[in-house]
Amino acid sequence: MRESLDTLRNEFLDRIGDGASEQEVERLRVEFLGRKGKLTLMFRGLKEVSPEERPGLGEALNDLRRFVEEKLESRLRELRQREKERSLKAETVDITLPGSRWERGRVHPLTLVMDEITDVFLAMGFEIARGPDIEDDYHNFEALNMPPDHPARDMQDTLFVSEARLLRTHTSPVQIRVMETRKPPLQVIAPGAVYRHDDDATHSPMFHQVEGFMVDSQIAFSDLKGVLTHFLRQIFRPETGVRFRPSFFPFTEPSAEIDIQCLLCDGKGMTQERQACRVCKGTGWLEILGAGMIDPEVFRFVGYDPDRVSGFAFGMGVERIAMLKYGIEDIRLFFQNDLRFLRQFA
Ligand code: 2NM
Repeated sequence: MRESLDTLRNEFLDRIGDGASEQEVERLRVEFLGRKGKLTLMFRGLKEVSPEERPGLGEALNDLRRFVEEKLESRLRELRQREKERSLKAETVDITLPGSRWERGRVHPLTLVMDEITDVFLAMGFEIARGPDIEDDYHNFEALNMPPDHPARDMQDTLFVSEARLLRTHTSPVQIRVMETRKPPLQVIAPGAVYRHDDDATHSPMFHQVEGFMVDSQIAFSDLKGVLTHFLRQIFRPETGVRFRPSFFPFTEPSAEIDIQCLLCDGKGMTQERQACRVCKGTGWLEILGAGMIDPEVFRFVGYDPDRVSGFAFGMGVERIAMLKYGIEDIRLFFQNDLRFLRQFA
């Protein structure tokens, strides 16, 4: 029995080695000290030993058990200490390194231009109205004097979300909703996103408009000219040349398109090298606004008496104005969120 004690001690020392993991230590504890452990069995075997040998062997067995317990305990402490050192080392933070800076954000160029536009109209006493991006046929077309078979409906390629719902192709439905629910006098602008089936360097499927209107008794074309000329000279330059051309819209009569003198060539149509200006294509003019006197049919749709009220309305594309103002050649730059682009606008 004495020999088997030595064998067991050597086996234990062998097994615990110095690479044992916490799980291996636990397994060894069970294997040697557990209910059916090797040492436990030997304690039971003491019964069979002669009374003369029993005290000596018992003491030797106790020594071995204490030895095994202490060895298991010290190995566990060692493993835990090693793990603690490892994780402390891995989690070390060098507090002398500089922190990462939070970059200051900027206002998006479209928001910048949108705010400039709305500020000019707010200063003239206009208010801001908003409406749903998803519209019905009635507010987007019908009430704007565009019946189902009207050719003007092809001019804007509409994006439908269902049989009865579409993405507004302009913000005019907002103005219809304002007139439906309120009475003149009204001076309102409707800024917002609009949607068309269009996608190239100068057309985006989603873009922004600011439309507006003024309705009261006795509003005349001269009011349209005065308000919109003032607007353009505030947005561009105080001395900017402005030109009104006859045009057509289903919802206004008469209608006009409004140009400003080219920002690049100053209206000359030529560069200094006598080349046709690339911005205005040599015409000297840039189209900025559509406008007109609101058609009597539109007034009938919203329940106004066209014999008692009159008004003008107008609309513009925000991206187009921003592109002209900042010399941006591709509309898609506004929506790619490339910081190299966005950072240029203070
Ligand atoms: C334009 C051009 C001309 C317009 C008309 C209306 C409404 F609802 F009052 F009839 N809102 N916007 C209008 C008129 C829009 O955009 C080029």
